Amino acid sequence: MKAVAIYVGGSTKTSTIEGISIAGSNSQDTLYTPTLDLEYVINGIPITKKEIPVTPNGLPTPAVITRSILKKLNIQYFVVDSGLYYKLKVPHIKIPSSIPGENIYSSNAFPYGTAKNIFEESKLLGEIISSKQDIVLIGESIPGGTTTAAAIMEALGYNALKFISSASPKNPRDLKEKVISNALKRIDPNDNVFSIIDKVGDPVHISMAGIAAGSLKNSSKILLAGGTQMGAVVSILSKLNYLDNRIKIATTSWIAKDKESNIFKLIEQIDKRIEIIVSDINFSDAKYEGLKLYEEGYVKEGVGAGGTMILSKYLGLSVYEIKNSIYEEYER
Ligand code: AAM
Repeated sequence: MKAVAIYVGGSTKTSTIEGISIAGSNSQDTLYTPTLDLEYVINGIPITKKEIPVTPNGLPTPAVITRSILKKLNIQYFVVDSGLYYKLKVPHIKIPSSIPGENIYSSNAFPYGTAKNIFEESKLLGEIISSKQDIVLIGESIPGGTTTAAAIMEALGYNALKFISSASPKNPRDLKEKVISNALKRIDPNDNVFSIIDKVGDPVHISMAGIAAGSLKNSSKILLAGGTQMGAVVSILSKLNYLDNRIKIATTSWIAKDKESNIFKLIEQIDKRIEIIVSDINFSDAKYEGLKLYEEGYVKEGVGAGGTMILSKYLGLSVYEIKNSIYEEYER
C-alpha cells in the first residue's frame, strides 16, 4: 500500500477576533500558527519564529503528533501554502492564486473569482501527487478554521453552528454565531459554491476540496484528516458533485467524543454514507500534562494528527509504537 501525505496551511484574519481561537498564544499570534506548524512538520524546529505554536495556556500544537509519526513512516509528505499570512521558510508547494482570507465578520474573504482559482489549481495538485498512490492524506492548519468552516456550511444550507468543534474545551459558540450571522448577511440567492467561499470562506477548505477532487483520478482512498472542519470540505465536494465513497474523514478520538460538538450529526446531513474513521489512540496514560489535557478537550485535532495516526496503523505501526514516537517527540 503506497501513501502520500499533504498538509495545507492558510490564514483567515477571522482568527484575530479576540476569543475566537486558542490556536496560538494570543489572537495576533494565531496568524503565525499555521506557518510555524508546517515549518515544524518539515524541519523539526519552526524557522519564522523559533518556537512551537502553543495555546494561551502553553499546550503545544498537534503538529507534534503528526511529525513524530511521519518520522517513522516510509512515505513522502509535503506542505502546502494556500494563503498563509507569513511565508514559509521551508521547501513547500504554493497554490498560486491563494491569499490569506479577510475577517469574514466585516468583509468578504477574497476578491470575486479567487476561490474558483484556488480550487482548480489544487485539483491539478491532487492529480499530480496522487499518481501511483493508493492513499492520499490531506491535513490542515488554519486557526479560526472552525468558524469559517461553519460559515461555509451554513451558507451551503447545513446546520453547522450547533455541531462545530473548537480548539478550546469551551467552544465560544455565541461569538461564532455573531461572526457567522453577520457574514451570512452578504450571501444572496444567486451565489454559488465558489462565490460563497469568496464571501464567507477561507483559503484552506476549498484547497483541500480541490486536492481531494484531483486525487480521485488515481487513488482508492482519500483521507480528509481533520475534525468538524472536514464538514466544510465534504459539503463543498458534495455541491460540486465530486463526493465519492473513496473520500473519507479521518479524525481523533478526542473529536469523536467531544461533548461540545458532534462530527457525526454534522456530516450525516451531507450524506449518511460518508465514513468517519476514528483513531483509537488516547493519552490517558501519558506522563505529560500537555498531552493528558487532550483527554479533557484541549486542542483535540489539527495538522492532520488524527488521520496521520490512522494512516500509520494502516502502514503497520502498533499502538505502542505510535504512542512511543509521540512521547519521544514530546520529550524532545
Ligand atoms: C492547528 N494548530 C494548533 C491547533 N490547530 N495549535 C494548537 N491547537 C490547535 N487546535 P479553531 O477554529 O478553534 O482555531 O480551531 C482550528 C485550528 O485548530 C486549526 O488550525 C487546526 O489545525 C487546529
